[in-house]
Amino acid sequence: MNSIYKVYGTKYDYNTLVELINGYMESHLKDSRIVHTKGVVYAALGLCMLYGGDKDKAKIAALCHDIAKYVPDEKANRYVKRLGLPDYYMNNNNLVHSKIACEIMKEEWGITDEEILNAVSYHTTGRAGMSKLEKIIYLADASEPGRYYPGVDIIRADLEESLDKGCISSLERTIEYLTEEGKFIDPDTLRAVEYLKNEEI
Ligand code: DGI
Ligand code: FE
Ligand code: FE
Repeated sequence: MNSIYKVYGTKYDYNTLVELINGYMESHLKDSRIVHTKGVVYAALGLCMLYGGDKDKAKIAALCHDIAKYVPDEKANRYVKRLGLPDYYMNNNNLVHSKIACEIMKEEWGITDEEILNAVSYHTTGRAGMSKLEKIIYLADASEPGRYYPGVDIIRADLEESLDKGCISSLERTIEYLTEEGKFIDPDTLRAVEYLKNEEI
């Protein structure tokens, strides 16, 4: 998009918004996280082409998805309290960075678009009844070209068959991994897979 019009509730046009987010990333993220983010933009745009998603929204969501990745626990915990989030988000920025990113998007740029905010908010866990954009960002994060972990190739193959197949594959792998590690599983992750499997029947 190349326009003079303000977008997504902000006082900025699209190109200015992208520049501002890039600037924020430069000062708040490590280089490796910026490389990952670029990979997520690339993967998300590819999924939009394959499945007919909104590329402009996908790019903003992808750029913003990990902007809160390095918020220290003390500050993250203040967000947890202020937002009234469940206790399992305390001292767990692995989970809560997605929620904090939405707050930063609102505070810094005035983004109000619910589709974009939800895609960022659920990029780590997924949830029951995900929108197309939520699935695209969830899968782009899990499968961008720089991601290497056991099973990533299965997820890449599955997401080419359908968004739902890709999501089930990635959610199940996460549940398996977290179970093996003895880690807490976010109820949204469990509900997301249950919902998609019931829909499949
Ligand atoms: O931020 P990224 O590293 O790009 O990826 P992410 O936001 O998908 O996941 C961040 C971390 O959170 C990753 O190490 C896996 C972990 N995670 C995902 N779902 C859950 C989870 N951790 C817990 N404890 N519970 C979950 O349900
Ligand atoms: Fe993340
Ligand atoms: Fe990420």
